[in-house]
Amino acid sequence: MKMTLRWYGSKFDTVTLQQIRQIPGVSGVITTLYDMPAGELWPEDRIKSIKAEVEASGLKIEGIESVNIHDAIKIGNDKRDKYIDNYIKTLENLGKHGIDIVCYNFMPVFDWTRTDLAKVRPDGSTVLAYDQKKVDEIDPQTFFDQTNASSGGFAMPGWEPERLAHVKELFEAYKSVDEEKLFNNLVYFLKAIRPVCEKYGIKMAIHPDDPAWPVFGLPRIITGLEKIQRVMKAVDAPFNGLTFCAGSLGSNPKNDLPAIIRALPGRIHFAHVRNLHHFGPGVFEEAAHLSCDGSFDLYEMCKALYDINFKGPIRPDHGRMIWGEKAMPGYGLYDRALGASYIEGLWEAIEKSSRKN
Ligand code: DNO
Repeated sequence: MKMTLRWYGSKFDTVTLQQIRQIPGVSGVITTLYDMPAGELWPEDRIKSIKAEVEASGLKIEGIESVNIHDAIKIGNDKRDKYIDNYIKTLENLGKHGIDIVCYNFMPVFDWTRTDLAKVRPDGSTVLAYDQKKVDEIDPQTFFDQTNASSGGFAMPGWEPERLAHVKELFEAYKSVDEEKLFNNLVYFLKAIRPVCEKYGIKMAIHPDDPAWPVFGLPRIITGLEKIQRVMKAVDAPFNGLTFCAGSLGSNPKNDLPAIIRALPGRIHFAHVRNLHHFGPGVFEEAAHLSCDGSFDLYEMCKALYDINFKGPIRPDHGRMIWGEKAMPGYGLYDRALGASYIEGLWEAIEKSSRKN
């Protein structure tokens, strides 16, 4: 495996490439052109310049997270071919520069959903957290019809007033999209990008839905092993793979994380390794990476990745905010650096004990 850190680019990230380089064992970053709206073609010169910037710091771009998918593709409307064409050209531009792992998601309207971005823990650290009750209290329709965009003082990230009109339209457009249609639209997209991926050796790594069940009545299709396998079989080629994301799949305690890994050899292209602490159905917070701090067994997770001969990038995922750091929620330096070192320690132990056996 290659240990990496997610980096949003020097304009947006509070963490610098120099800091990332000083984390032992981290050889690369997972990055993106953060200001590029979903659906737009990524210009080659922007790709070249971010690559040069990363390499000048002694690191490597190990993958992109994410090239976002325009909602027209997920909805499957008459504009989808135009956006798929842009996506193909973006992949071509990435492929020409040797970037060969692309993470994306197929979640309607929103990306990941959390109900608290800074829940205070007893030790004073803050974490992202989720409580299904809070989500259930929101009726998106009533929410949108309120002029001051507030719902009992609670608003979801991404529901800022300036985005609201757009979000309302999207909810309308998704009314005709059920799980089956969304699945078929994903397959249509994958078939269309297959030739460019195979030409440049690009591995597409779909990110699971987070949380791993439908929210706000919107369909979700990457929620567990069976559904992931259905997508893998529908376009049965190595380019079509998964981002194994422990936090997303693990939001549903019924998902057996090591078993999911072991069931998908050759199809996991990228891994987000971390922990969650479950308090009850639909209520969890993002713990520190260590097994002892949350509900998952990180040793078993790493062991499963090792056993399937996983060679791709791993990144620690959302960290707690500790030591007074101010950063994008989940994406500070300190706790993710601790997470990276912990995963590296597990990996070294697994590797050495497997060699002896
Ligand atoms: C959250 C991330 C997601 C992920 C996208 C991939 O922190 O795991 O935003 O990057 O879903 O497209």
